[in-house]
Amino acid sequence: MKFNRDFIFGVATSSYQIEGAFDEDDRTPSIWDTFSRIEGNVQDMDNGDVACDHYHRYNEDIKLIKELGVDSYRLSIAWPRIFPEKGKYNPKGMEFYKNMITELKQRGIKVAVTLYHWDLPQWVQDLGGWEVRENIDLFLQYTEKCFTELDDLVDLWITHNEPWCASILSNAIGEHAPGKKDISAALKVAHHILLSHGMVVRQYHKLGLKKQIGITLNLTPVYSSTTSFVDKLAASNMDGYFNRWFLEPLFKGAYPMDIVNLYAARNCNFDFIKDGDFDIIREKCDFLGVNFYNRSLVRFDPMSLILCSGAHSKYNKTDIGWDISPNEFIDLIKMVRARYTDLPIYITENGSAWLDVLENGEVKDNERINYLELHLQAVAKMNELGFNIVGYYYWSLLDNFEWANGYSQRFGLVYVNYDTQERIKKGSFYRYKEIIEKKCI
Ligand code: IFM
Repeated sequence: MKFNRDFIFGVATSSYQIEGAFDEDDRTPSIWDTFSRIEGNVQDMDNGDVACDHYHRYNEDIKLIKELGVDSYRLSIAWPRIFPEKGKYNPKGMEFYKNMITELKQRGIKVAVTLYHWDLPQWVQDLGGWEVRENIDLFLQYTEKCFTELDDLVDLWITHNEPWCASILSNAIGEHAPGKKDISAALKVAHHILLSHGMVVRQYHKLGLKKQIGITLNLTPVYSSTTSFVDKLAASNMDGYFNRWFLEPLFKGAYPMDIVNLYAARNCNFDFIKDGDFDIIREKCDFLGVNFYNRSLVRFDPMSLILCSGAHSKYNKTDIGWDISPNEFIDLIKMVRARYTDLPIYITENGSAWLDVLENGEVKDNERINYLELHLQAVAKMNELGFNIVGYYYWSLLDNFEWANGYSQRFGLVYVNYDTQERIKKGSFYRYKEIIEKKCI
């Protein structure tokens, strides 16, 4: 199956997961620095202090990106490097990104920048974080600086990565920083993140800037484990909680009423929604970013917040326990096309974690190769069906800090020896390179 000449092949990372240099050049802590220091939050009490030491080794990593042959590299900016304190702009932090992006551009690599990939400055969290509407102004101050300093070098801007994780997983489930377990707080966070997205897009347009701008959602196609009425209800709730809660305001201008009712029955109120908010959230973008990893199979669970739990699935799984489900990837995009948008879609993340073994200087990660091939075949098929997928970013370039799983899960095309910081290209690196060269799978 062929990809057309304009199709963008890419690879992605994020700041906290790879940079390290946690206290250099005036960077102050993010919520992840705080969270990872509290016992029980992150496996083995790992943290991002050093991570892949990318801050000092970005030149070596750019050589790898060049060798891989991708058209575009997706990275994120660490807000606490740019504004380490309220109102204090830090040119040294910006310099790091300027140098790195300049280097990428000189090597002919396009750059996609995510403005928020979860490393909220701790000082913003101390002011109430995303729960406080007024704090959106602080984000706008930061994004304006990024736009004015970097726009001429950047090809594509992503306002937020995976708002479901930054809101629900972090503030209702408590698995990610800041580790709250409060659904009312999480709904405010989700709303303010979406609102900030719309405001940032407006800000960008007001500045007269012309690159592409959009948002990245993590989406999962949801299936009921049986045909029973209650299991189907669970599937509908899961879809509402995970997918529709974000897609509907972005493309239809409201939250899904079935899920609003469900939350209202849990004593959530919706006072945080102000007149005109949905018009802002719906601000027209240039693309939709979709991160896809797995399908969800669910069953009715009367004890759960959304009356739904994961069901036993017979599908083969990656090391992190996620179903390998390339066909359902096609179902997902079909649903997005049918119900929500005809904007160009970038697959801004897709990848898999495996127990990689380094043997005689090699990592033979055939499972990762298989996952990559199946998902790229699915993308090619989607384009045959006319779904207009304009690019695909593999997650991730390097093994890195996998949030609450610490360094135990490896997603990279490049193996990182965390003791020596040596980088070793895995079999999947060479296979992806070959696919990119041939534009064919
Ligand atoms: O590592 C994460 C990334 O930060 C966001 N999307 C999912 C990846 C794998 O869990």
